[in-house]
Amino acid sequence: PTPLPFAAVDLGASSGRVMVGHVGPGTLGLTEVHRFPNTPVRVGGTLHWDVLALYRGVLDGLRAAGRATGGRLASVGVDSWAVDYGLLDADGALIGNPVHYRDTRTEAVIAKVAETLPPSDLYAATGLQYLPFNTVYQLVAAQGTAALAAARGLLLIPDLIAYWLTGEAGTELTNASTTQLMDPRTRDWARPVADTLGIDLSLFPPLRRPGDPAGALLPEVLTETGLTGPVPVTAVGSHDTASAVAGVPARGERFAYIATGTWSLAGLELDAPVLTEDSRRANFTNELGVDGTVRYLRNIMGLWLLQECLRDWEARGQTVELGELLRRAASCAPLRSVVDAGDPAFIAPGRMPERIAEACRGSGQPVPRDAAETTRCVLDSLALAHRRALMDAQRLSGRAVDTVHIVGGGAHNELLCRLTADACGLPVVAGPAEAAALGNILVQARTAGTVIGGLRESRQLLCETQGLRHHVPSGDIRAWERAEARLAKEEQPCG
Ligand code: ADP
Ligand code: LRH
Repeated sequence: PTPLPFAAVDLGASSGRVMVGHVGPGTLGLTEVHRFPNTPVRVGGTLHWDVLALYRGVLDGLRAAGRATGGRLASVGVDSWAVDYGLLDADGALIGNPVHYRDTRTEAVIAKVAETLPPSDLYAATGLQYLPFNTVYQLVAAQGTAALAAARGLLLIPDLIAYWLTGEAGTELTNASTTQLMDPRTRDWARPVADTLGIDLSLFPPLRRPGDPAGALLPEVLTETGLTGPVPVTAVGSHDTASAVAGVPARGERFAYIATGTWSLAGLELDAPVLTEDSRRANFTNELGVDGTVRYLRNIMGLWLLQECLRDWEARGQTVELGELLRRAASCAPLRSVVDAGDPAFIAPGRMPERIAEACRGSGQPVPRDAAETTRCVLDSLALAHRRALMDAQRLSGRAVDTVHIVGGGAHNELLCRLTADACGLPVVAGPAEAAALGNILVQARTAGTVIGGLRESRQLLCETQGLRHHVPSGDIRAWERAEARLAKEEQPCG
């Protein structure tokens, strides 16, 4: 049979993209039809997402998808970054611009939440790692605001985009699991947590699971994009990391993944959550994945550190080209200085080269002297954080791995992949860079009956069709152990 065309809308923190995947038996071809920047806007002292600009990018992308497929799509799926949301009024209109998770407004309520609900109880109920921007903190910070008082609905970002495309509201499960308002054992709302914190769960529309139907493109969207209806929209792993993990080309079960883009999400795919106190102290999260899986992982700052350095250098008039910078970084002395790439102190934007230099100075290490050395410091630090996360994940879950998969934009970064293989002492399989779009499309293709089976069969198809690069560990693992000792400080969960 002729392969069917599916469109993935994948909104990352650094860029949004619309990809078309042609899927058939033994076939999975992916084409990027549109990519657009995702540039936050600070206004009135608050950092926002420019959500209408993103929606315009989605419409432009669907129009481009239509041009690439003769106007016909078998289905569309939407995924994006986690935790953030838009509020809807009684007419279903968006109230204000969604706030960016890097905004600092939650700082004021972290201690208050911990007093109301001890961190160990919150973890036992939700299994979510402490991150200051978890939706739970955002909603407590919003208490008492006119916007929340007027709200009659709350949609997480991919659900908001899907609502605008279809007119139908739902809360997709994998992304709902990043709110810290879900119980990973029941895969349903953690009602006692919401009640204790005064959060109204009725704002969330009913839950949907990846693979569920989620409406069809509205007539106005068809007109705007030139697509021929009906075009169904399918719920996918709407958390981009859930789709990225579904897009990992793993053979068998003994694998770890690192989804590296703006963030590095490093961990394991499990059948059940790990809710122990040790796990909480190590700041591991139990996010929900497709097909009843648990994504047991730690958030690491990721290439955000490098993106922010580049933004800073460019603002100072320095021209820095990423490829050239990475080539120079590859020739720098290894592990000269490392920073804790898990430290939430790096979450906020601004002054990144200076903050990295301060962290090196503060821990008695040499300060990077130029852009290449700063880049090497970032990549060594990320590889070290990848190593720590994967060793901790294995210890805490009792699951051993023999292969590390790197997916996401960072899979293009050969130096990062090589350093990660060296630091972990494990072979690294790099690619696909667009795993989130592929995971998104594979879930749609399963609903359409184009791919038969579950994650195993989808991954088999990825192995057969995607170009992958292999990195064998080399070098001295003791150098990484010594660098780790330099950063011996324990992970610092809240409380
Ligand atoms: P997000 O989904 O969070 O927006 P991506 O997965 O698109 O992020 O990854 C973006 C990052 O990938 C960039 O910041 C960059 O560091 C890295 N990247 C993308 N393309 C390349 C490339 N050709 N070479 C090296 N790094 C790359
Ligand atoms: C990656 C990601 C990650 C979340 C963060 C907010 O894009 O979704 O999984 O923790 O953004």
